[in-house]
Amino acid sequence: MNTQLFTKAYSLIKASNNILVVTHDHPDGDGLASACLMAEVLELAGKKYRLYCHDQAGYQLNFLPHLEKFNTHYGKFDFDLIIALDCGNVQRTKLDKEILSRRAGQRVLEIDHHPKIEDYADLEIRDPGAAATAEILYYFLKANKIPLNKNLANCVLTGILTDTANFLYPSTSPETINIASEMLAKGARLPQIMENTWRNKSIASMKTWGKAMTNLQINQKYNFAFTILKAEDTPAEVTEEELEGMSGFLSNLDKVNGLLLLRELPDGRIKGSLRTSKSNVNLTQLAQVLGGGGHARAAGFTIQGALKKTEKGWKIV
Ligand SMILES: [Mn+2]
Repeated sequence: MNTQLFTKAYSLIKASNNILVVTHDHPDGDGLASACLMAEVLELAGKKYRLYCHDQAGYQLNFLPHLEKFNTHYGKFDFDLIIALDCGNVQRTKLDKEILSRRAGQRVLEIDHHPKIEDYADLEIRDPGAAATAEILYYFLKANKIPLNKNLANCVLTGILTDTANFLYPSTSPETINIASEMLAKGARLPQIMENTWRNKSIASMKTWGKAMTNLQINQKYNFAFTILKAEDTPAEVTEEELEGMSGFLSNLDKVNGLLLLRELPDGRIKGSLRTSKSNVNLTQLAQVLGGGGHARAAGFTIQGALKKTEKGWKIV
């Protein structure tokens, strides 16, 4: 990637005094790790900042550096820079009002690896070929000669491992593996990352995974697998983090073009996750038609409704 963009981004950061760092709602490992990495950069640069996410981060607080500083509101913090990380589109920041009607003097820096949807930032760094936003941030660190400490290494590796489902997804490139290897050499703690992101399943969440597998069916017409989870299949104590990677795991199913997982959320909406391992299938457009977005091989959407079983199969009502 163009190193000039990275040095420009760092200049913008250094020229700002009050920085609001945001990642997307229902945060995942890459979003949180990217924001924690930026927090570490801002600490090292001696900047005042806040970490904001619309939804609570569910990981154990000692897992990523600065994770305990996340807040679901930013109070009266008078920011002059918003850094949006891994957000996909401006709505997912849940700061769209603040961003779209920002005052003169308030800037927005966006760093993301989702396909481009709209222009909203003063400076945008986007690489849809990157396996994770944390992977782009690795190049940001390198370009600006910020020495990789253990905290930074842990964040980069966490973002890469969670967004590739431990190198399972085709977004994994030779560079991805090289970076991961360098992070281990710099002191990233692989066992601790695995404990927190993968070996973190309660028995209740395992049973939810089991339900999703039990309900698997194949649509013969499109050779597309699908499965559903009713709201009652996900007990309240099961966290989003425990369900992370489920659709990726289900897409290990052999000989299908892809997989759709529909999950009823407690608030009356349905979350759809689309996955494929086929290089000739592009799921981004399908997700966009349904109001969502994402990558070619992993995309998603959220719609209003409930799942109802009919004689012909499952229906959204
Ligand atoms: Mn990501």
